[in-house]
Order: sequence, then C-alpha cells, then structure tokens
Amino acid sequence: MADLKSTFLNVYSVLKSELLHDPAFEWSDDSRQWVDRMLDYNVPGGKLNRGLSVIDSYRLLKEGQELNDDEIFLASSLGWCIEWLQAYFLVLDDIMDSSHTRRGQPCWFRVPKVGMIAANDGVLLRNHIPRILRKHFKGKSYYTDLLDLFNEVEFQTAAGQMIDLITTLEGEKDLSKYTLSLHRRIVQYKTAYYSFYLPVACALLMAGENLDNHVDVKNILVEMGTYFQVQDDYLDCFGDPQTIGKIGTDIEDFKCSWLVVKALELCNEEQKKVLHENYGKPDPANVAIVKTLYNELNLEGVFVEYESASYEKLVTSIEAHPNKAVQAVLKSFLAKIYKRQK
Ligand code: DMA
Ligand code: MG
Ligand code: MG
Ligand code: MG
Repeated sequence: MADLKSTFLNVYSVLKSELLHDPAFEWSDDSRQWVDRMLDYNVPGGKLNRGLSVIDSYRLLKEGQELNDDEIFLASSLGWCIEWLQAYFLVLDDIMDSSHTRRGQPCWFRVPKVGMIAANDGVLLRNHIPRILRKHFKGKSYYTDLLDLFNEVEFQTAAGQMIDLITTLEGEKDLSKYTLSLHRRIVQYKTAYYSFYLPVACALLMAGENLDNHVDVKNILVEMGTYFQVQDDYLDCFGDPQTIGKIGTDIEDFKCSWLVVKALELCNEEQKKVLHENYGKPDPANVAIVKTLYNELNLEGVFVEYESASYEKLVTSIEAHPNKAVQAVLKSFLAKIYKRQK
C-alpha cells in the first residue's frame, strides 16, 4: 500500500513536469514557479482516496492479474485527473463557503498574495485535465468516452454546487424547506458522482467496459457517495479539525446539512425557534447555541444509527451484484470510508 502510494506520487511529479513544460504556452520563470507552487499546494495533499481507487479498482477488475508498468502509469494518471478535478472544485468551494483551512493549511485563496488569483487557478486546474488526457490517452479506443465522462461528471458536480449554494437563499427565507430529499439531491450531484462513480467508471473504461452496461454499479456508488457526504456534514460539526484538516462552516453558511435536516425533524416547537434564531449567523455565540441544540437532540447518536444502517444497506446491494470482481471493487471502496474520522 505504501508502495502503491509512492508509485502514485511519482506519477504526479511526471504529470506536473509535463504541464510545466506545456508547449502551448511561452513559460517565464515566474509563471512556471506560480503553477508549480499552486499545484503542490492544492493537488496532492489530501487522502488521495479517489485517485488511488482508480488503480485499486482496475486491479480488481483484472482479477488478480499483475498490472504492467504502463497500466499502472495510465491508471495513476486517471487517478490524478480526478485529484485535479477535486482540487479545482475545492479551491473554488473554499472561496464560496468562506472556509478557513483545508488539508491542515490555510485555504489557497487565504494565502498572502494569492487572494482572488485563486479563482483563475481553479480554472487552470480544470484545464489541466484534458491536457493530461490528450497527452496520455489520445489514440486509446476509450479516449472519447473518457472525455465525455469527465465532462458529464464535471457538469453534475457544478450543478450540485449550484443547488448547494442557491438553497441557502431559500433556507434563509424558510428553514423548514430543508428536508432529507432536498439534501439527497444536493449531495448526489455535488459529491457522489465525482467522488465515487468517476473513479470506478475510469477503471471500467480502461478495462474495456461499456459504461451503459453498468448503471447498477453507478446506482450503488451514488448511494455510497451520499453516505460519504453525510459523514462530511457530520464531521463539519463533530469532527476534530486537527484530524479532518478543515474548520467547519456549515452552520455559519446556512447550509442544508444533514445535521440541520435531522435537527428539524427531531426538534420541538421551542427548539425550532432556537434553530431559526441562531442558524446561519457568523457570530460564534450563535454557532455555539446551534451546537448545544444538536447535542440536546443527540445527533451524534442519530448519526451512528444512520451510519450502521447505511453500511448494512450498501453491503446488501453490493452482494446482490452478479459479478464478483465488481463486488470486490465496491467493497474495497466502502471499506475505505466506513466509520472514517477524516
Ligand atoms: C463539497 O461540499 C463539494 C465539492 C464539489 C467540493 P462541502 O463544501 O461540504 O465540502 P467541504 O466540507 O470539504 O468544504
Ligand atoms: Mg466547502
Ligand atoms: Mg461547499
Ligand atoms: Mg462539508
């Protein structure tokens, strides 16, 4: 595993170096240094679950056959394209969510002399993906399917981010609009497709599969991604910032988080009033009152229940899948996130 990770990180260095010598641009020392630092700051510092899952999944789909160096390089490159996509979305997400830290360091836009240059860095990160794909996949039979897949998933994610953001405008008018079905819709689009479906879909394409034949796999992965974002919402409030590497902002930001949805379901009239008066305010005193209410309603306990119920449900759907190799892919992904603390 440590070995796979170091191989994966070596591929990052190769891809970065290619991008820093992209012949389509006349590089100066300053511009090259900027992109170099921007990439190192934003791309490789996460858990790398999504990226590593492409290699993992591809290996499982090959049912134990050793992968050759070329296959490892290609699967890693696709993994890095997902990490690039994630970096692009996170750089912009942190601006929009007014976040403070990410992966244990200040958000990129908070770094001195970066500020709103980060918005264009997000665009650059996004543009690196088709450049990586063209360099390493043009000529492969599945090249157009790959481009199509990345475009499709990016659109879904951006649409999810849009509803995550505009929903807060509705919530400010009427908090009771925050329901589980609205929450599900947001997280399915903003998180599940790019974090769960995309890595497995990349591995399937590399293995020569037609994605139209794997709608059932997509459905299970979307379900898993939904569970993952509920964990993210939970950790935003109850996680240890040291461990998750970021400071929660969902309460301040008026987000349609799983926690506020559950709180609305469980609270009495008096508690509802407290929620209405304190949710979505920047003052730490208001945030503290919301957190106290979450504790009164035992949302930690409600989450623990949700977590084991989701896990059971996912295992059941995975085991109902006819293909053992696909089952292994899905189980491996689930094992990476079950009861995660970060
Ligand atoms: C993030 O949702 C979704 C995308 C597409 C980046 P979020 O704002 O809850 O993520 P985080 O908690 O990491 O800021
Ligand atoms: Mg955010
Ligand atoms: Mg967000
Ligand atoms: Mg979050």
